[in-house]
Amino acid sequence: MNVTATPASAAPQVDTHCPYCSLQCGMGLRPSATGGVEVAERPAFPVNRGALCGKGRTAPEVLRAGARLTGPLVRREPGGELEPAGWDEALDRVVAGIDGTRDVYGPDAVGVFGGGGLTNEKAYLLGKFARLVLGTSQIDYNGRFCMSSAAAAGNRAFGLDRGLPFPLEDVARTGCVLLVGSNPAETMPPALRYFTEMRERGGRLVVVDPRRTRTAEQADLHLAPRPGTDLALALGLLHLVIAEGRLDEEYIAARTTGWADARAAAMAHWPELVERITGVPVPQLRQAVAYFCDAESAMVLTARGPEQQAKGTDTVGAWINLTLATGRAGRPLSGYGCLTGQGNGQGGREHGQKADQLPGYRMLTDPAAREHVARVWGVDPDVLPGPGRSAYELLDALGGDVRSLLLIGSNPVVSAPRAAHIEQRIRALDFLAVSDVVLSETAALADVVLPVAQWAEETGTMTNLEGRVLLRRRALDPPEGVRTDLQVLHSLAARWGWEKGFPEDAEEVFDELRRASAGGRADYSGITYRRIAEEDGVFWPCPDTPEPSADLPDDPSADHSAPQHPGTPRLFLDRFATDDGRARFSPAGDRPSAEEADAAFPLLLTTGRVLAQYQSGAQTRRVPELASAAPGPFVEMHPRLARQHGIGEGDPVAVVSRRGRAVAPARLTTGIRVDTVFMPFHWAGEGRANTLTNPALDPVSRMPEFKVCAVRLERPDGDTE
Ligand SMILES: Nc1nc2c(c(=O)[nH]1)N[C@H]1C(S)=C(S)[C@@H](COP(=O)(O)OP(=O)(O)OC[C@H]3O[C@@H](n4cnc5c(=O)[nH]c(N)nc54)[C@H](O)[C@@H]3O)O[C@H]1N2
Ligand SMILES: Nc1nc2c(c(=O)[nH]1)N[C@H]1C(S)=C(S)[C@@H](COP(=O)(O)OP(=O)(O)OC[C@H]3O[C@@H](n4cnc5c(=O)[nH]c(N)nc54)[C@H](O)[C@@H]3O)O[C@H]1N2
Ligand code: SF4
Ligand SMILES: [Mo]
Repeated sequence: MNVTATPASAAPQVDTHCPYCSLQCGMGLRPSATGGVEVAERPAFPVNRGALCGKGRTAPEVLRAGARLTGPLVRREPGGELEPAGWDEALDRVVAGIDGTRDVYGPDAVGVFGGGGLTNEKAYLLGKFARLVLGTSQIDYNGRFCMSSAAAAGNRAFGLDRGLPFPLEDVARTGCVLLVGSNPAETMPPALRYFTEMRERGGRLVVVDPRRTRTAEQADLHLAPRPGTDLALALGLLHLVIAEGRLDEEYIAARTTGWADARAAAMAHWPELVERITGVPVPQLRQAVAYFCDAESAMVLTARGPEQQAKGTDTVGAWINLTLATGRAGRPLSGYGCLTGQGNGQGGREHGQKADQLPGYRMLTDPAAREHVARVWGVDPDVLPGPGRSAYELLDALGGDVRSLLLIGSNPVVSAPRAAHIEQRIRALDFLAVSDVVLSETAALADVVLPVAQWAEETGTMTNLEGRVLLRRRALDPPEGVRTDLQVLHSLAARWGWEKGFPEDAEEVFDELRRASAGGRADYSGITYRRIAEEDGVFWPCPDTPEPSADLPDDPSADHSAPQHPGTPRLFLDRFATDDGRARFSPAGDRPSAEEADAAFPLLLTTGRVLAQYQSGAQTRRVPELASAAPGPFVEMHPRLARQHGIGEGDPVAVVSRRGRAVAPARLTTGIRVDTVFMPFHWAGEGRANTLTNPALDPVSRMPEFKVCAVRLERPDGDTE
């Protein structure tokens, strides 16, 4: 997979995108000497300009027969082994399993769990399949664990949730970025270039992270708060903005509402109090405010650090407040953005696989939305079920109210909080069907495993973190025994009598998605496969209407042939997407995390990612180069903490929380707070970080508190240190 060693080949290169994160780096695929494909650079694609991280570069490894599933598997006896089967038997078993549940317990006893890595077409069709074919309200997806708090806060503040309201290229030209709980050096390496460029132009980078990450090492200022204290930190910075007379009063009056309450919340968080809560010294708070306010333009960007908290929505709201009070949001090269995570983290939350949503980012409780989507689907609005449970609540209900599950594109045995409990719930199901490309830890528990085609073998659209809709193209045929997710949904729907409405062809699905999204918040109706190909992606909203024209209607020189809406790279410059066009301040004050350190569990655990592994590791653990770069879990801790416990580098250490116990080798670094330990969550088994995490949910977004829980260290043999 060595890019530079790629032989010049006469075979055409297929332009497509990486299967993994939300940067959706452009890459080329061309036939390799061994009969597969190899990755080639695609320097003309603007987001990554040819650069790829090791995961993208090695992605074709998962296409190998040895790494992936090549035919359906079924468990013929309860408690028996998974055995190879034909597609007809596998699909018939899915229908029988789900019908068995529906007949006895009703449609809401059937659950569907989707993924933010699925294409727009799959996400759209999965939502339609759940609501029409299965008739269940019980559908949600792993994006709930990802950016849901930022989405909720964005909707509340701006009336719209698009991760970045501007293209990444704007980051390179802004004057200051506050990067909160985000580690792009490991999670989106090609994007780091934009931050570096910004600094080369004289801009300032402030990183907020309890760890001195590779990203923090590049910062002008690194604030290292105690995990779970970002809300207090943001309030404290706003307090200083007020105290130092750095408000943009004119902007507040003209473009916002709710300032009085936000101001009161900030005033209650004076610097010394915030230092006490967060552990960030007052002079550092002042320095951050100075960098942010002195710059002509400035941004706050958040990722999972502040978002994956039981107060994530209010926390992001408080960071948005900072951009509003200083007149940054909806101004050129400025504003608030969330760095969405999964490949289609953005599109995956817009087209109806979320518990409360219909396509086009419409709400399931809105009668007009139901009416519109029902018309596109050719059904009566009354047949559409209401909202269902959120992801964790759905998983927690398995084996109870929800007895059968169809799971597509997630591996919750590794990635869900309180994972031992969730694994137990999954085992308690009457029936589980999993569609996946590999035999993940969750697929291994299924009654039926449906092997599906991968990114390079199928066509479909993805919406990256900028809201740019991109086209993934098929570069090679899938192996004989696998089918695409769209084919699977098509065949299942047909077995339940839905001969129409579930096309196998992605472009046909996309054309219906365009109509279903028309007039919604995330309007894709003006986007076509052809336009995406010609324009390097199209930013939504892109209605199917002519470009808004400033020409006077009676101006004879006006060009009324302007054929199409150009898409919307930059949002909110004139008005926000709220009814009155104004942004809304969040009134929230600070509150503690769901679990604070105490005598029994005196340390805080936070969790996250490493460069060479992706998510639950289902794909990347199967790539030899990545597996040797990041072979297993570890517990990152400060040498001083290690010394207190008599732990040396590499010693196995048990981390214990109220949910369970995980064991992994210690990794010592002075780059982490002394009161905090960090574990990556990419592995199953005894080093599984999610055995420990707290499923306390944010009241609005229903996001679990992955980023902070109370733990203690023990010897792996069970003795307390
Ligand atoms: N290599 C790799 N890249 C990925 C992924 C992957 O699995 N591996 N996954 C993709 C996906 S789906 C996502 S969501 C993104 C996630 O991308 P990021 O959000 O960048 O990744 P994380 O490592 O989860 O968290 C970022 C940082 O938050 C810090 N943090 C922990 N607790 C707190 C806190 O309380 N406050 C603050 N301010 N910071 C805190 C952690 O120390 C960590 O450095 O990455 C995407 N890219
Ligand atoms: N402790 C802790 N836990 C976390 C997080 C954290 O920061 N800390 N982060 C959370 C976040 S942000 C996320 S996004 C989740 C992600 O966690 P998961 O939802 O488990 O994500 P993946 O590991 O990407 O799982 C995707 C599965 O779908 C398969 N797959 C890939 N493409 C396709 C496809 O096109 N079709 C089908 N049918 N299958 C496909 C893959 O092989 C894999 O098995 O983890 C969450 N869990
Ligand atoms: S940064 Fe993300 S999209 Fe780009 S190559 Fe790496 S994993 Fe793929
Ligand atoms: Mo994510």
